[in-house]
Amino acid sequence: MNKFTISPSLMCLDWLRAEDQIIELQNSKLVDYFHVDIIDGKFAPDFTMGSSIINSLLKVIQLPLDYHLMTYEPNDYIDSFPVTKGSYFSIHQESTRNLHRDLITIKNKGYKVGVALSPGTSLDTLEYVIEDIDMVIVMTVNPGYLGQPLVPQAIKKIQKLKKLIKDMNLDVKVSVDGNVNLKTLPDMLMAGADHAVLGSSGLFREKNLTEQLKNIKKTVEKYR
Ligand code: S6P
Ligand code: MG
Repeated sequence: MNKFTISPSLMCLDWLRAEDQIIELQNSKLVDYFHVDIIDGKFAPDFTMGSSIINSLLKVIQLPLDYHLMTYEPNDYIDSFPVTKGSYFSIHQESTRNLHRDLITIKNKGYKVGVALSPGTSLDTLEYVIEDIDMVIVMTVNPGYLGQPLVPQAIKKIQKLKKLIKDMNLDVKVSVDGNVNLKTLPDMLMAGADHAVLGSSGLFREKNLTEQLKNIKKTVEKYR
């Protein structure tokens, strides 16, 4: 079984304590990536961070990044963001006119490449790209705001995706993003998730981030 990986979502940081929180998460040695949501206010509501904020955060971040572009024509922005070693760059199937072309461009920039699917998007859309990618982000909420409720059908989707990956004998990670917490994680793990984005409900709402990560790890060991 591949390693289960954890990716705290930077948009859920307490921005007034951002540096302290990033350092605490890294020192815990319980996280593997930092998830970076980029939103254009059109493909998904709200705005998150641009390159100046990300470059500032990179002064303390030592782990690879896990970019999640929620913008139309995401490759228009690819050169705005720093490529750090081992990082993922994921784009939405629904956001681009030519998914395959964009995935290859991303790969050629030196990223590991991912496709994100909104809750209403079928797995069939992966048929002709799945062999070219490293990760699928199954959105378990609609793209945009933090703190939304789980879309329950997403659990079936994780299961079906995992089976597809196994049947095709591929090395593609299944990431879950949205309302991932101690209550929802067991079903996601049993369905086949192997990378979790932790946001407000699963991590940043808690006082003690390290303790919460230990609880998440215990849940992973129990249900995976
Ligand atoms: C949502 C975004 C996510 C969130 C995170 C929120 O569009 O892609 O990465 O930051 O999932 O987590 P929570 O627990 O507040 O739903
Ligand atoms: Mg995200």
